[in-house]
Amino acid sequence: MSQTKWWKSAVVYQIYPLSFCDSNGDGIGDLQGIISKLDYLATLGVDVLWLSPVYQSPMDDNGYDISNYYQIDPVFGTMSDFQQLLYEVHQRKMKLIIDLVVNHTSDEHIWFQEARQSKSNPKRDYYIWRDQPSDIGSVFSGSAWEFDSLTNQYYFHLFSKKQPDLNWDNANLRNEIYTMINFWLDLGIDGFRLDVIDLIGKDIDRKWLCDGPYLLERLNEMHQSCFQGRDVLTVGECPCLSIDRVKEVTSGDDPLLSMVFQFGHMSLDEIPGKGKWDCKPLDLIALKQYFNTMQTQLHNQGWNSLFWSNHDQVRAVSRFGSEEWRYQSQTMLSTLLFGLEGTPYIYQGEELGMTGIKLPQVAQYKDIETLNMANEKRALGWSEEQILQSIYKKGRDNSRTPMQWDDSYQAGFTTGVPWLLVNPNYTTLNAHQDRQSMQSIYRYTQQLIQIRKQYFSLIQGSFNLLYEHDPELFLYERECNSQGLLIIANFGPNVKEILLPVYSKQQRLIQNDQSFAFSQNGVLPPYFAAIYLYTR
Ligand code: TEU
Ligand code: CA
Repeated sequence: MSQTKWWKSAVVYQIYPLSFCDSNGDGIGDLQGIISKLDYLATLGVDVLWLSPVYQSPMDDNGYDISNYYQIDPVFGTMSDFQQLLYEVHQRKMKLIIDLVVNHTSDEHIWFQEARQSKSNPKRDYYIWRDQPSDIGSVFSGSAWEFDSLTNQYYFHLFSKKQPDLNWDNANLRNEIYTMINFWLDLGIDGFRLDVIDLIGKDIDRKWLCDGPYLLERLNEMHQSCFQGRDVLTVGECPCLSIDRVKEVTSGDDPLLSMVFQFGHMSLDEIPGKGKWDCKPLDLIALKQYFNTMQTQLHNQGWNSLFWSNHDQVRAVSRFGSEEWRYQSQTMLSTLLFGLEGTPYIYQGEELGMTGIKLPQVAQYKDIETLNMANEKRALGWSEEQILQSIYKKGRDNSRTPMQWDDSYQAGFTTGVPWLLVNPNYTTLNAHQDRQSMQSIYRYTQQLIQIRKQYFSLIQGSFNLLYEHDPELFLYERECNSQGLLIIANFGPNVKEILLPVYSKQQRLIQNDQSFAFSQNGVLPPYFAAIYLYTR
């Protein structure tokens, strides 16, 4: 095995700054708020913090529409707040990575403001213009083309019309991006999460968007211009790379990207071909197959990220577990994830088992994707009730509600009016209460993180799936140099009888229900999870 990189044994915590902690009562989370909670994060034991975008932005897509890459948006604070945050993170021996959004900018970015002025403007070619639109659709509903009457051409936007796509064919544009990336690296940050980075290789005329023909050459150029020789973590959000491509991008001693986010497990509850809003129940066997493929194929040949949730996905416990069995099912999910090969990510609030939200009216939601979807479905004749049901299942605001710190006013998130409603369950579900409780998800997560650091088999061990065809059990072994670990999960509310493997010795490392004792004829409680160290 090649020299182990620090980010392979790291645990990352994702902060969604708008909803983490508000320091000045304007209802919006900010950098000083984050600074005030760093001890909470350091005590949890995470190594890296990833911040969703805090750049200057009109917030059409909550900061993923950047109007100035060199400025912090005033709602979050100032550049000196950012530098203070970086310093304080490093003081606590943690690292800080930030979001890099370079598939598109905001339409309020100066480049686009200039580009739209005339066809001969020097910035015109930084974006993608055509006389006629094609039939490519936007991820956020409708066409990906928007007519601009100033010059009588259409510009291309895969996301909202306030997020025009950058033209990566243009060498000047690419160089401006690399200069910007180096500016932040020189400031001392520890890496980037690269938003929809696989889209920069696209060829829209051939309608080849994902994993496009130019991806490798562009990642190569970016790597040479920015990352090479720097010991940073780069994680590419790549919704649709093939496994072979993941290997090409993430293997070797100096990979193009440290790791990627893959989304195969995020679409298993969608009806194939119908998009994210038409759902079906999760098939555990398919989920296991997905992980099995990833784990065995990438072993020694690439590196993946591990996650159940993020700011685009609904809350893990509400989606894959059960709100009634919150402690059990959240700890079960975390145990499964931390047992796998790859770098685990915790999305803010997951360490408390925070849940999704069900608001009574569509208008109470804020996310542009959700609101556009609602308009589109109304036009197709869906009832408000049907639309709400889809939002409850898949809407991105489910995971964007404010962090629940305690049971005081607005869950301790703000002293003002929060930009998005606080989940009413904050009175009993909050960080303060969780840590007082005998069944603390935060403490369980702390323990998992420590186990992760202690047992190298979790980082580099082989993967052996057991009970492949059982629809409720998820068990696997990880093994390296005769250090064996058995990860056990009962992925459902039923008590399960099970024949456990026979080892010469086994020792419990962690378990979410103390009533269970290891024996060959085991009975697993609902949503049971455990990790055992064994000797064959
Ligand atoms: O998301 C990219 C992405 O793959 C989207 O399709 C995402 O899954 C979306 O939620 C569809 O349901 C990234 C960011 O994470 C997201 O917040 C941004 O809105 C998007 O890029 C555009 O920057
Ligand atoms: Ca604020």
